[in-house]
Amino acid sequence: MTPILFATSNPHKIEEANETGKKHNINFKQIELPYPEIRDESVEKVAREGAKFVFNKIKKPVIVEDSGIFIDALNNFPGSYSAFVEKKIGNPGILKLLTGEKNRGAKFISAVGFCDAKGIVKTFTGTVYGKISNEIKGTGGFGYDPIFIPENSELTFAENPELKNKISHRKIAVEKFCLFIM
Ligand code: ITT
Repeated sequence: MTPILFATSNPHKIEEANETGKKHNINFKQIELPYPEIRDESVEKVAREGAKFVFNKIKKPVIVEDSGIFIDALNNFPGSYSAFVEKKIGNPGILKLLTGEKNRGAKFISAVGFCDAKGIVKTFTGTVYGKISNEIKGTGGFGYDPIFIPENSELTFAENPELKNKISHRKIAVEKFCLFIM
């Protein structure tokens, strides 16, 4: 199958998508075409609008992915603003916001937006539940991986990237897309 174009500035997203895609003989190819991210709390809406925008530029089928971490005790902050918050305060800032907080529940959500050759958009979502660790741990992955411990694990995603690739929000969303496109 010809590679699926994936518009993103984040090479980790491509690596993870290809890890999932290879089981289905689907390959994702990165294109770096910046697109405006609408301001909305729904990653699904951000992905939908992003896919339309990129399709209108390149006139070829394309996917984009919008994702984020949603922290229970912070009323789902930073959510769809995760990239901005990571740049501004990073993992140390998130741990600081949760100082003394007993409820450390959190989830990652991924939304893949796919725009087909006719300009029709579909979205595919994935969620992984877990909690925020007390310390930054591990060197694998990216972003919030060193502070996210998935359910039924004691290690962060950054300490256990193999597990991440099996159960992550991105794996779930990309897998749904692969099953749709096959
Ligand atoms: P593109 O928009 O160019 O695809 P990006 O990295 O800016 O790349 P997003 O706008 O979707 O991606 O922002 C997602 C942010 O959420 C990302 O920067 C991380 O901070 C965080 N994030 C998303 N998925 C993650 C994951 O699997 N592990 C750790 N952090 C993640």
